[in-house]
Amino acid sequence: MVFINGKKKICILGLGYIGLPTAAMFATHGHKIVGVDINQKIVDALNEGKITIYEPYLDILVHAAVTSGNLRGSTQPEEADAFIISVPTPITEEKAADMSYVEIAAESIVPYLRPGNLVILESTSPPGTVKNLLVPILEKSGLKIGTELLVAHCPERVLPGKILIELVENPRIIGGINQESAEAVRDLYRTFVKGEIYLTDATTAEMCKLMENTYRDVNIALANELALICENIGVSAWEVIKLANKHPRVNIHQPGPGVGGHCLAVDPWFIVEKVPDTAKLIKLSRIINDSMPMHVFERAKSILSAGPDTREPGTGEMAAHGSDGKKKVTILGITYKANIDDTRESPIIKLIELFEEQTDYEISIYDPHIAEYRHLAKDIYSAAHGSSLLILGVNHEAFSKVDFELLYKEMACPNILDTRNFWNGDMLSKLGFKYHLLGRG
Ligand code: SAJ
Repeated sequence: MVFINGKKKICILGLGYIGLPTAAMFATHGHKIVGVDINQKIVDALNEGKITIYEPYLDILVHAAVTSGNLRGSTQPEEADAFIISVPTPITEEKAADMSYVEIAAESIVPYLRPGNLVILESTSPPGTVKNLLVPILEKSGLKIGTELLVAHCPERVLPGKILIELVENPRIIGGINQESAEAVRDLYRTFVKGEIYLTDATTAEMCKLMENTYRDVNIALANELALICENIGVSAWEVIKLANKHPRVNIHQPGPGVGGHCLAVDPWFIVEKVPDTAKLIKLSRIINDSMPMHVFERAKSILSAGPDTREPGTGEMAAHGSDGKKKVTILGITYKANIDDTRESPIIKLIELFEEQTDYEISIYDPHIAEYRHLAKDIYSAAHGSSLLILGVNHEAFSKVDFELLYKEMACPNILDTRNFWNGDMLSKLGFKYHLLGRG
């Protein structure tokens, strides 16, 4: 028996940033979805039509899906037509893929597998995972893989912040363990995917997914290296990039305080792990991007040691040291990129930890997308009160509407270090700030 078209019951394992939107999307297109997660709180929230993460419009879609009766949560898998595994694949301290969640999820569905079922791995995985890890587990069902049980890798490609649009519009790659598997998965995803769907084998699909994020990581490393070079030779990397990108075949990426998120900062290591002696550029790029928080920290230290302890005469006085003699540093934005609530692998968290390791600094933080974190202030101005340096870590839209005159009054020393080229340096300098820009010497 093979997988046939029509409305299906689908069991989706892992209700995170990918599993939950995918579940809601299938459910609002008529399929019956059981969303499975080991976290009871996520399951309970889902059954009330609520979500525990932020992604634009996801709350509305999930609420609609649950209210329609097509989506419900459970901590246990059950019999279904298709199973989608979208659990995390974290990285270990040794920079190796931790595949334990995929293994546990795959083992958990074995008792429920029936002839004609489809098993899809969405989680980003090292090359060879479907063939060498997933298939051997699924074989325990006693079903013949490729005929009775169809298996494929269908990597997600959506950009956090634009997940719902990209789930529908992005082209997708589906890698089957055979052609029949790939075609069955294509037919299922076609229910809501409007982008082109390309079929290939499972290991090629795994490698494609990893290379997409590696391509971006390597290009960002090049931009970050350029930023360090420009700081050295006294020009602006931002100006160099803007002008160089006028060339029709050049697209230099943006430098910044480092690369975060669960994708770019992790996936290249899955390639390095497999072929450490060959993946030299990929590894070096990871090292360069991981070094950026330390670079920002060093620049911050040198700004703090060079600057005066109080403002220029006549512009107001405020103690630049707390009663304990510590200099206050304010950090705006702690998520791994703009306009999201995700702090996974955030370079700004690493920057905060570098400050915390020293006894000379007091840290204050503000991020409109984060409700709880240590040193968190209630707004920009209270975060900046008495501060000797403000570091703009994330270019959240909310930071485009700052009352800079008030900010100036709150700060003990009006030093700004912009790591994203987000603010207008000329305007800030006119207001009396000392504006420092990452990537400009
Ligand atoms: N960043 C830079 N400079 C840039 C672009 C990004 O420093 O020019 C930094 C960001 O600030 C952030 C990190 O890189 O810290 C990653 O951000 P991102 O927007 O590049 O990507 P992610 O991790 O949010 O999502 C990526 C996407 N992959 C690609 O664009 C190739 C997305 O399509 C994938 O689905 C996602 O990874 C994933 O889940 O793998």
